[in-house]
Amino acid sequence: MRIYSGIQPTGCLTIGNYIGAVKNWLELQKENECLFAIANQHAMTVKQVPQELRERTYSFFAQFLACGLDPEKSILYVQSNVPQHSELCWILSCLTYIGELERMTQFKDKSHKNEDNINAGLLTYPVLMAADILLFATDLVPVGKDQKQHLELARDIAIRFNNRYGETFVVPEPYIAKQGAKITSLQNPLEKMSKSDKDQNATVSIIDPPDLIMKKFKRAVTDSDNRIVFSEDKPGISNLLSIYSAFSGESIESAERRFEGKGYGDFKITVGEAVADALRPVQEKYAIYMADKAELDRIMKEGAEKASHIAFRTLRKVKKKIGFVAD
Ligand code: ATP
Ligand code: LTN
Repeated sequence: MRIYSGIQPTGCLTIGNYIGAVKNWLELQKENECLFAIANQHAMTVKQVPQELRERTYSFFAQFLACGLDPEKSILYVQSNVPQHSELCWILSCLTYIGELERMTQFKDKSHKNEDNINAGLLTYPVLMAADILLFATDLVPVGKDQKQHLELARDIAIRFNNRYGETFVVPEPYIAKQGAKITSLQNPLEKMSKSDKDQNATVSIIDPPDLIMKKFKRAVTDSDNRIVFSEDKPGISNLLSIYSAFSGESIESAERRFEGKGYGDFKITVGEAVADALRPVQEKYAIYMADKAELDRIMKEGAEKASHIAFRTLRKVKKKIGFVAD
């Protein structure tokens, strides 16, 4: 199967992104044809400092590699290096209704959070995402729960195009893992852990040093009844159990049994240690990649060339169907 997903280079890659996205990608790359992109054009919908955006793009790319995404098995690239994304985006935007875009939860959230910068890109963001996916005849899109609505729109756009111009696009399916689809903030367990959160204690980055990881888990907001069980009325503890399970490999049920009768303090330390231990090898590899920008450039270029090759063919087909003259 063809798999496609992306991450915006904003903030720092969090353990939420790792559990909700990257960890699933690692499994999928074993047996499928995968493309994973750094969605830097999507990141532009909120204000960026150019030099920081460039640095973060390298950093995210190095984190992809350090986590185990393998350029020999998957196509890893930076969105802006493949111009067909913007080209298809324009075409698809003429098949998308403003009403559909205004209904998107993320648009409403982000407009609310960036009242001084409600730009057109914030609204058309899902069209670019649809272009990303449809360019590569994607069957399956592994994302966290928050992206489900965008994916449904991508499906609607693909179906609309196919109905109007004849069978062209593969209609993609979402792939949302049951566990870990929504890791929440360590400071507000009712809200998604978001890599652009301004509160440093709310998120754990995959490149945070071990002592900082421990400190953040020790400060995690929980409740006061001291029972370590997974339940809807205990969002903080349930979140910590999900994180622990994702990093230790132990099931939530088994962890609940093991922590029975233990205090929250000990539990938080165990969760922090499991996360820090699992991330240690990732951080070592990250440092090696970051020390060799030329190698990162080489892998990025190779990925973009492979992606462009596929994208070019899709776009040629699309242009023919919609009545553009051959170039
Ligand atoms: P931002 O705060 O900049 O909006 P984000 O943390 O929401 O960023 P994205 O780049 O939007 O991250 O998402 C990258 C991938 O990680 C997506 O598949 C998304 O669904 C997933 N993801 C993001 N946050 C979480 C989370 N808290 N739990 C599980 N998956 C997540
Ligand atoms: N909008 C996504 C990132 C993203 C993406 C994609 C995910 C950009 N293009 C294509 C899947 C497929 C997000 O997670 N915020």
